Amino acid sequence: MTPDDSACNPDNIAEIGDLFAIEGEFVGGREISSGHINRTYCVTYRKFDGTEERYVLQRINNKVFKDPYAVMRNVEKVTRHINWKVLRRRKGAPGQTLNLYPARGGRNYITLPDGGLWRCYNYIEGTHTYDIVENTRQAYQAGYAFGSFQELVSDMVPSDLVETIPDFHNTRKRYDRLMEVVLADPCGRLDSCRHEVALIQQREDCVDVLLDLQRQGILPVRITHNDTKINNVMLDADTDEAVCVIDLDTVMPGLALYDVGDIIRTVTTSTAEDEEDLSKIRFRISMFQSIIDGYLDAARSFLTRAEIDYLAFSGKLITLEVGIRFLTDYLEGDVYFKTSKPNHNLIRARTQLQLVSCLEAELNDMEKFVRKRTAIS
Ligand code: GN1
Ligand code: MG
Repeated sequence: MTPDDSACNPDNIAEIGDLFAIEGEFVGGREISSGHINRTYCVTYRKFDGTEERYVLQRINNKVFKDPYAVMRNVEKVTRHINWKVLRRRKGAPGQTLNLYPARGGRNYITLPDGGLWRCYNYIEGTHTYDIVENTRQAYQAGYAFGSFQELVSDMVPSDLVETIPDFHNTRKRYDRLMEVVLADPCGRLDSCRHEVALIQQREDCVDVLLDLQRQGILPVRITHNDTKINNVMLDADTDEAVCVIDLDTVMPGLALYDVGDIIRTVTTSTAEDEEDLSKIRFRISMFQSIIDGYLDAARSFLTRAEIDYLAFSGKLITLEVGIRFLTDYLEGDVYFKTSKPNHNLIRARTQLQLVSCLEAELNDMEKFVRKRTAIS
């Protein structure tokens, strides 16, 4: 089940691959199903010298990204900038970065007759991703990877990038939208989630905290990733060191804290995002501590004191935000996130809300840890 099922299936994936400047013959392809938005395939080509190379073909979900051409312009700028910066820094060592392949027609994407927009990236070899982090070393690397990413894009010109999804992390607007959908109840699902709506309403005061600080000029707007879930970090398959971050469709101006919040949401939890047994959901403070250590090691040079003061809170806020978004989509009839079972969005929302209450219980200890790590000596 997916809200974006129109005309893309593995049968024609070879034809799509052949529209890009890829050397050799198509060998095979498989879908990568971990993302909730785009359709993604890993394809293998045999080059003329007999060796094989892998690529990622992706169809941009144009219901979610209303202007997919703007997404492509952003991604092109960001990948080129990162490529340049990594090459300059490593002085020739071939660091792996995400890069777009040219397509027929002179662009870096193709548009199919059904309106689908496809692009092709290099596959980041020798790496893997996690949905649930296993140890604090991986948690450190996740924090470090996104802190480094923020540093890498820090010298891009913010006005060069389009806001690909306006108000993406505007937590007030996300909250208000949920309340509108609750009132309208377009699919008659409200009775099955009144408890979850109430849990969110009890936390309404959180949604304005960072927005108010931004309005007052206390929190700076930076270029940020905006989709920092753990499976968007590629870690070295042998050493678990961060190699690069992927999923650049929402790289745009935002608050650094939104990135940190989503790392905290996806790394500190002990279960999958859609765990149905709420008693299994635990917040792991050791993971939080390692995220903060990794993130600060990469980002301390540019963070302001106000940003540091809200690091712990950002985890609770973004977990609440994602819970709000899943519940909104459930009430609207599953039109945004891909789902693979009945009530999937409701299940995901419940998991997020359980994690919010775990985060609340530990907020003091989390803040204490951040203060200790950042005390001015
Ligand atoms: C979506 O595509 P994916 O799975 O990386 C979503 C994120 C949510 C996430 C929840 C463009 O990310 O904002 O946090 O699902 N991306 C978009 O798992 O809405
Ligand atoms: Mg994404």
